[in-house]
Amino acid sequence: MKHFAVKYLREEKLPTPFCPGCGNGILMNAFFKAVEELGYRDLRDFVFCSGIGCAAWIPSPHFMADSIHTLHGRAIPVATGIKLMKPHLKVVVIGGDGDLAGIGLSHLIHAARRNIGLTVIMVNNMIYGMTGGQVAPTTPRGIKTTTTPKGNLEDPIDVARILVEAGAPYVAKWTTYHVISLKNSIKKALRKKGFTYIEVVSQCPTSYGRNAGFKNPSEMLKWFKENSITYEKAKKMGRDIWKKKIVVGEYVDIYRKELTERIRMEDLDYEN
Ligand SMILES: Cc1ncc(C[n+]2csc(CCOP(=O)(O)OP(=O)(O)O)c2C)c(N)n1
Ligand code: SF4
Repeated sequence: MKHFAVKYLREEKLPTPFCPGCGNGILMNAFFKAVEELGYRDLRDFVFCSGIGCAAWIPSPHFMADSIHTLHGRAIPVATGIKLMKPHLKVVVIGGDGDLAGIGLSHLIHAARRNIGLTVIMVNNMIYGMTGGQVAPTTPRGIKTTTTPKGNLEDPIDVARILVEAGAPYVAKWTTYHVISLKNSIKKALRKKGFTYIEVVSQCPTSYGRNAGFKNPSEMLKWFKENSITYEKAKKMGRDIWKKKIVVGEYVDIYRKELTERIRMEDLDYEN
């Protein structure tokens, strides 16, 4: 019997180019499970947009859907254009942390501020995976990478908290260990009208794990499990906890009027 997800995939593109044990497959599976549980039987209501990197390869060319591979870091401007012209479509951006939080960070912040109806899923593997493991703005302090052989001196950026401040109505963060919660957040995000952001802290055993001292992908999953703390607990603790732990959960889930709807209705209400 074929796996339920095969109908969402271009079979001629399988197997994927991902390394064994890469977290990208976990996200792919969670995404299809979410879509299936929402009652979709194909992806014709969706358009996928991605930049450059291993994570960007998740939708394009693997999903049996309309998809576009853009320049590195520029998926959001292209997705914004698609949403403005075709507001009835579910426009989903999937990309890596280098792509979305490095070279493309300003686009991400402005999409949240505008509250345009995109769903952005950022695979945070804490490294530039595709290009061989250079330090990223998300790499934890002290971690050895190919460009920080003695350990990273910088602190990582916390994109989820930045996007809450920017006005995103839905922000959630999970790891590849928290697959059920990840799938449920994807379902919620796809049902919501405004800008939605889901971050998944993921394992890159090849470009991150080896240099950082993990023996195999399952060691990384165990590390995610043991080093995560819920958002509710973190809020009651001191500032340092955000640096020491992976804070998982829904950071925000509120209502704000979506931009393309406001444009269509010529809605100049400044309150919501
Ligand atoms: C303008 C530009 N600069 C640099 C690159 C080289 N490049 C390709 S992928 C990548 C990093 C991707 O890292 P990330 O987004 O974290 O994705 P991952 O491969 O880790 O999934 C870089 C720097 C490029 N393609 N274009
Ligand atoms: S280099 Fe890392 S992110 Fe890229 S496919 Fe391999 S394990 Fe996955």
